[in-house]
Amino acid sequence: MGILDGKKGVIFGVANERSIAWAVAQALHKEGMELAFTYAGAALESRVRPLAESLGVKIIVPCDVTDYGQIQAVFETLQKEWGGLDGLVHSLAFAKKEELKGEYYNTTREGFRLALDVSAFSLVALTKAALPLMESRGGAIVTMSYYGAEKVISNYNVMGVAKAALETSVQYLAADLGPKGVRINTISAGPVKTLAAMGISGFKGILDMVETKSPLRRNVTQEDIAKTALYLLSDLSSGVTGESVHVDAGYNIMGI
Ligand code: NAD
Ligand code: IMJ
Repeated sequence: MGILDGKKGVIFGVANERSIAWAVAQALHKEGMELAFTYAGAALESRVRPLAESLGVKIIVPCDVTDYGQIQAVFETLQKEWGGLDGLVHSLAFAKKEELKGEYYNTTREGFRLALDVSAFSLVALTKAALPLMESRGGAIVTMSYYGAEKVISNYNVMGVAKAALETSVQYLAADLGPKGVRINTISAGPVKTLAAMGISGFKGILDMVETKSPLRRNVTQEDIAKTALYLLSDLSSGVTGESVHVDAGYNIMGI
């Protein structure tokens, strides 16, 4: 008996076994949710397919979120195969590497557009496409943010601005979706060593800082984040929407 028995959910953002989305998928599967996976491009299919298949996933479809046609195709497949949807996990972001260093004022117009498109607008587009499948049966959406939306973090630059847009989008979307019985929330996760953190200069220093200064005196794991995602996607959070839950060992509450 799981708390998500009979529920159906789609996961955006698995790249490999370190991905936050992969830990979320495992937690949802453990509680009985039937899952569909998407992957960002042909190059990722060979990594994502074995992970998905190990959870008995049958629907594994491509979805580059910058391509409206691919978004439409995902939800047409889900409508045809399932006829509805209970959960959506948005765990993806992208900015050009050159934009994630140096001064923020050097952000290019195209770099800004791409980062905001992939990392923030995609949530709006996926929500719109998912809504017809979700509204007749409740449902919940969760996305991943970072503290760089709230405070300046060196090198995070345009991603911080994209995360601010993502978090505020969650509030506006929550107001739209609430009357339709659908909830949407953000997890603001602490730093985790995933593909999205590879090659980020100063990342080790940030991990050390969290371990030293956070109330829990440790870093968070993908599993810590996944457990909060499970809560936000299940009936355990039935009264919660438009919220941002920090899963960061308490780091964000500290002043001096
Ligand atoms: P990850 O690299 O495993 O996941 C990022 C995902 O984004 C990948 O699966 C990638 O394929 C996907 N993606 C990139 N461009 C895409 C596109 N055009 N279309 C569809 N998908 C695309 O890294 P992660 O750390 O698991 O990141 C997941 C989320 O968590 C991101 O939103 C990230 O900003 C957020 N986050 C990460 C950390 C961290 O320290 N790792 C902390 C807080 C928040
Ligand atoms: C990313 C950049 C700079 C500082 C950073 C990060 N810190 C953390 C991250 C301190 C924790 C990871 N993070 C929260 C992200 O959202 C990462 C997003 C990201 C990472 C890359 C790396 C590879 C690339 N493009 C990217 N786009 C987005 O080419």
